[in-house]
Amino acid sequence: MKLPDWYWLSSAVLAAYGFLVVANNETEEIKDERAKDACPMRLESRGKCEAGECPFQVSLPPLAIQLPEQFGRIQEVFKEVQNLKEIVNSLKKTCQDCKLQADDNRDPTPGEAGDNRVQELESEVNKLSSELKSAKDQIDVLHGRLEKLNLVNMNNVENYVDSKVANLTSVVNSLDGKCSSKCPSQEQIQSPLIQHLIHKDCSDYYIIGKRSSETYRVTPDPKNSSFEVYCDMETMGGGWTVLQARLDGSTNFTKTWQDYKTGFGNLRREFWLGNDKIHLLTKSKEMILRIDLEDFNGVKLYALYDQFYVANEFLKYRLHIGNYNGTAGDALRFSKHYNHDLKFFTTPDRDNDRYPSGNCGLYYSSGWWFDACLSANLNGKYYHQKYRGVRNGIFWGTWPGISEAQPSGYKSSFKEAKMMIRPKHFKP
Ligand SMILES: *[C@@H]1O[C@H](CO)[C@@H](O)[C@H](O)[C@H]1NC(C)=O
Ligand SMILES: *[C@@H]1O[C@H](CO)[C@@H](O)[C@H](O)[C@H]1NC(C)=O
Ligand SMILES: *[C@@H]1O[C@H](CO)[C@@H](O)[C@H](O)[C@H]1NC(C)=O
Ligand SMILES: *[C@@H]1O[C@H](CO)[C@@H](O)[C@H](O)[C@H]1NC(C)=O
Ligand SMILES: *[C@@H]1O[C@H](CO)[C@@H](O)[C@H](O)[C@H]1NC(C)=O
Ligand SMILES: [Ca+2]
Repeated sequence: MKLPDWYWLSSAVLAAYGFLVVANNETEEIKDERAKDACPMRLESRGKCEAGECPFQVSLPPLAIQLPEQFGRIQEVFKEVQNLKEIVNSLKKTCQDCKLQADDNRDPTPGEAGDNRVQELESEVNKLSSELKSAKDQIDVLHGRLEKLNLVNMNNVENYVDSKVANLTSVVNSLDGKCSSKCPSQEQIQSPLIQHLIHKDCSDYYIIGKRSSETYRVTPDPKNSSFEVYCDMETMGGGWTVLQARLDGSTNFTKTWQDYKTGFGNLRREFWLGNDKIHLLTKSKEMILRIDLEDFNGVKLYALYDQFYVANEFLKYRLHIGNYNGTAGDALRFSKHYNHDLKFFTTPDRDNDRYPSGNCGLYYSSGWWFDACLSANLNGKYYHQKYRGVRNGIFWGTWPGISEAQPSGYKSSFKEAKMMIRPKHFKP
């Protein structure tokens, strides 16, 4: 059975009320609506409900009015950041002028310690502004999501940006103090700031010349921990961070929410990298997704999605995919009724799917962004050959011939599957 579309819409709208009440206490009307019983009566009392169609008439206009205010605020913050950057630049200029002046006066050159300090502060400012850019990208993504489902807590985003701005301001102030008391040498000012100290993903290792496919340590978010990933430096130019791999059935993929959250398996063989890590990797840069599949006849096909983002645990690791290109077919967005885009993550012990009377993850022995239930499931069981019964193997619904009836109800399985990501604007 499939959930009617209105059920999805109305629950989204109910969730959105929660956000609005937090975001703005002027919304008395909405608060009252929320206090009453869900939908039909409420809509009827506003004279907008007709028979069974009421849920389609949930009135969204208050959202359209609220959101620009929130985002206007964010715009201001970014202007502030821009100003801070300009101050930093003018401070650098001041320092240079100061150095020239010092040369004229034939003052002794300043000591090493002072120079290093300024350099350190400069790279700190650099780091913070790149973190702010990350925050902005994150907000852009959130903005896009808000238009689809108003679930996000803007207060958190605002606090995050505010605290970053506060930190940047304090660094700028201390830089100011350093600059007016000590003049760093010209050379050190002009030396390029260390840009790639932090490797956010495999493409950063590619950029510094690493060409062998193996494990590397990445730090997608400087605020969070770094971790090992496997890098594919060969496919389509390389620079890919591998999220998932299947090749021999050595790892069991029937796992819990907690297992999928932290990741499991062996990075050099079969594994799931982990939803928290996938979130971190996809939140700060625009990523594309590549899926490679091989069946037991040696047929190899691929699917490319020009956007890939996985939300955080609070948002149940919701999947966002962009346009499809490739040879394996768009099984993630198979049809109106089987579409994994924008679906929450479900595991056998955590039902976030759209199938009302059961858990797709339990039924199909997998953790995945189930709809009700699936047209693709790359975390299904590993079968070494054709199998019968529930279609709980690795599955890609657009694979040539996969849906044709087979003698005695046999289902085909896959020999290899791989999911990997790379920044959208990366050029190998
Ligand atoms: C929101 O509520 C607080 C405290 O109740 C009040 O000080 C503030 O003015 C209110 N804001 C708006 C926009 O009404
Ligand atoms: C600024 O950054 C430091 C660590 O770099 C952190 O301890 C502190 O809490 C931050 N302050 C704010 C306001 O975010
Ligand atoms: C995989 O793990 C699940 C859950 O622990 C277990 O029920 C199942 O038997 C395991 N499968 C294999 C092939 O070991
Ligand atoms: C990142 O930090 C959050 C909160 O501090 C934590 O819940 C999450 O597990 C961290 N992710 C990784 C990959 O360490
Ligand atoms: C799909 O990828 C191929 C090869 O990279 C490219 O030539 C083609 O333009 C792409 N098509 C779309 C619709 O992006
Ligand atoms: Ca369910």
